[in-house]
Amino acid sequence: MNQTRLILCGGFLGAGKTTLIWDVAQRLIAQGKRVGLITNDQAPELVDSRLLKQATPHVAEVAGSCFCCNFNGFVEAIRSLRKDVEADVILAEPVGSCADLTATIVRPLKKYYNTEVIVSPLTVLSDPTRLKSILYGGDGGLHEDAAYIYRKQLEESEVILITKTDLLSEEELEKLIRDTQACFHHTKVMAASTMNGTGIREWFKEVANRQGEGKKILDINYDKYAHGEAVLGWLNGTIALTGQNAYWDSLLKDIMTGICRMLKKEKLRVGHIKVIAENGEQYAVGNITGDVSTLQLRGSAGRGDNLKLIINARVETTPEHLDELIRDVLLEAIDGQYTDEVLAWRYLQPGRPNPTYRMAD
Ligand SMILES: Nc1nc2c(ncn2[C@@H]2O[C@H](COP(=O)(O)OP(=O)(O)O)[C@@H](O)[C@H]2O)c(=O)[nH]1
Ligand SMILES: [Mg+2]
Repeated sequence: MNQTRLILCGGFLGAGKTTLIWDVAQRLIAQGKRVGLITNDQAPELVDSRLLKQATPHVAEVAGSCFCCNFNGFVEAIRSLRKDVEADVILAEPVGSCADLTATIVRPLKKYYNTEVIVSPLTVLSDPTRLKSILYGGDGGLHEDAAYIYRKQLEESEVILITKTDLLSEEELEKLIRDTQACFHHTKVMAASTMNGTGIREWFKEVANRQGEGKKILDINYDKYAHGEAVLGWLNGTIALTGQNAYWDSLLKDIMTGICRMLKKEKLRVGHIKVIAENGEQYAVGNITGDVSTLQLRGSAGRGDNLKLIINARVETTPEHLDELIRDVLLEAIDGQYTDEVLAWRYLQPGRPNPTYRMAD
């Protein structure tokens, strides 16, 4: 079969990677293209995989390790999508706290797998609020070592895609593009919004017709990188809830506002917290990608007797504390109104990145 076009959509937690991939997948499928998607996380039970499966069933998950540390798992995922779907295009989302992708992913793919994939220029998505802070000397609302990862991601990108442009005025956006370009001279800076659809077609045209050069090898301190990842506690949980003709959107709202109250009280910095409430085909999603003002609720899980709730939280605290805090919020929201069964529950601190390959010469 022909080579598959592989588009890596990197960028920090909450930047908008999954939403963009979902949007682009829908557009490509409507044009009759065969599309495969790959998600990635340090643990199974991913909200992103559930969400993307709403766009296409062809979603492969590399869980338990990032693409770079489980390069063979990543290649297996690519191969399975080529075999099962004969994918023309694969869109892949690496873990949001992952960096050094050129040396650990792009180069090994170009060297060993170029008969199977054409790798597009590495795109790094960037949330405008965090980006502004980082550009002008701030910490992006992150621990300094997590902010270090953020900067390194931007530094190695071949395309920076500023996301969520619907949140900015025209003048603000123009200035942000100008200032980003001034900081990263050798990178193409683009901007898009999945909310209003602007910029997506232009970005896709840019990356789908070029090959990544794989030349920007980072000078990166792995101790700082490892610490930047380790400051975040990681929790993935799945719970089945039962009620009587319950209004699930109101429960999701209670959970998300409970999480916001807890974050304020504990003064915790957030990488990303996302919760999906699934009632058969109907679903609603809650997201927090920074301070509590970033809370977004989308979709509707409607009414029903059964709900599946998946929670993915990456918050700057120990995983044990995160576990306690999330449990408390859930208990308060559920408060004897529903019966619950925990189907999966994992909390962890990401280990030191140890890439399968690092081709830096
Ligand atoms: N306003 C706005 N919000 C967006 C846009 N794209 C994504 N988001 C929101 O940003 C949050 C994080 O998005 P997600 O795709 O999960 O980010 P990821 O962690 O990078 O995969 C969600 O609440 C999305 O609804 C956008 O273009 N505009
Ligand atoms: Mg995602």
